[in-house]
Amino acid sequence: MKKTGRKGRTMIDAPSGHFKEMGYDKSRAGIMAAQLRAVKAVENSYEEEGPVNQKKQPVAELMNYYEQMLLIRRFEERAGQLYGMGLIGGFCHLYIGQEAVIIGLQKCIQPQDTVITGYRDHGHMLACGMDPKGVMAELTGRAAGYSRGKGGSMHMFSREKNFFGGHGIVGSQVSLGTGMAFGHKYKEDQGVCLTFMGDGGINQGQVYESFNMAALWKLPVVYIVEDNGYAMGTSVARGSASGEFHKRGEPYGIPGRVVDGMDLFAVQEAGAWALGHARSGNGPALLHIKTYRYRGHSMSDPANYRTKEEVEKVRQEQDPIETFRQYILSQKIATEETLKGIEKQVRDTVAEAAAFAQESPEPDAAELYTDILI
Ligand SMILES: Cc1ncc(C[n+]2csc(CCOP(=O)(O)OP(=O)(O)O)c2C)c(N)n1
Ligand SMILES: [Mg+2]
Repeated sequence: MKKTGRKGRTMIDAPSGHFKEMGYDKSRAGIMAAQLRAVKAVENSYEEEGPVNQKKQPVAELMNYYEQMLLIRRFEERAGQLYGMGLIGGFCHLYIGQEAVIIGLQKCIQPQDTVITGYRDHGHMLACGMDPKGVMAELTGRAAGYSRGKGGSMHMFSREKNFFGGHGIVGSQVSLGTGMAFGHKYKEDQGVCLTFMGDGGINQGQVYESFNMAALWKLPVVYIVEDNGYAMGTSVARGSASGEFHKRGEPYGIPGRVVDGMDLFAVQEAGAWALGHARSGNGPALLHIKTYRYRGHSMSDPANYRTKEEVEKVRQEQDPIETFRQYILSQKIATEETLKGIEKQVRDTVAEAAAFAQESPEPDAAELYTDILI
């Protein structure tokens, strides 16, 4: 379906001239137009052929997803260690267990798309292409960090990678993401804003004000509920009148789907549908992605509200990385040796990031007086 934009241009098949007009240089504009066509092909194939065809994906692409999920896992484990050593201060919320959510959505994310999330944000940053060194340096409060060592775990941004944080106030990013989607529509840049929240965040009032405006103005936004089962120590059953979060947009006419967030392919399929819906000018879509966090809410949470057996069962039976690894091996997509090579590469990247973060200097004392907004 084609929609006509504000200046009579089609909103879907933007040629490179469209991106040039937006200020991208000639070669970048050409790449972006080609990428958009590829993403549209995936999004359209959902309508024409049904689910994303796993076998059609190039091996290099599948290897890349494995590498990226593993990078998040190992990075987070290392961050946990550095926290334990007293090298990371303040809050630190790890993403371990949820890797397939952000990496599953990668397939349909375009360079002009924007991403915004809450404080459980390290995975989203790495997936956006932010440098692990810069992220780790920010965690350890160093000058080379993304917020010059003054933001820490919850407050990192990259304008270059279109990552807009990193927000500590539960639900606040949903209104901001809706505003960013308004920006995409206004600028006609073919972008979609991926707005993430948790199973606790979805219960905030401002989420529904945002849903109303997004539906009313048909904004290109995909709302993603990362349901990891708990909001701090409160389970979904104890904190939500209804756990059917995909239905929360129904009064506003926002379509929603439930997704197995431990299955990369299921997330890809849902992402193709949701981003295709939003990118084609149909307004917002809602994904309720069921996942699990292995660690406590933050580093200071011993997680006494659940049993060790519960966590172990998910690890054994549903781990998103191990499931994907087994798929790759059972389908003979790659050998054990190839995967081990990727695992080594990821370990090296994380070791380099950790060393960089520990060796980098702390910010100058004069930085205390910069970036202050009154
Ligand atoms: C407006 C607001 N209320 C309460 C808090 C305290 N708080 C921090 S995290 C959190 C739980 C949110 O859980 P969820 O949305 O499920 O995200 P998760 O931590 O599971 O990723 C709460 C209540 C807050 N930061 N902001
Ligand atoms: Mg949660």
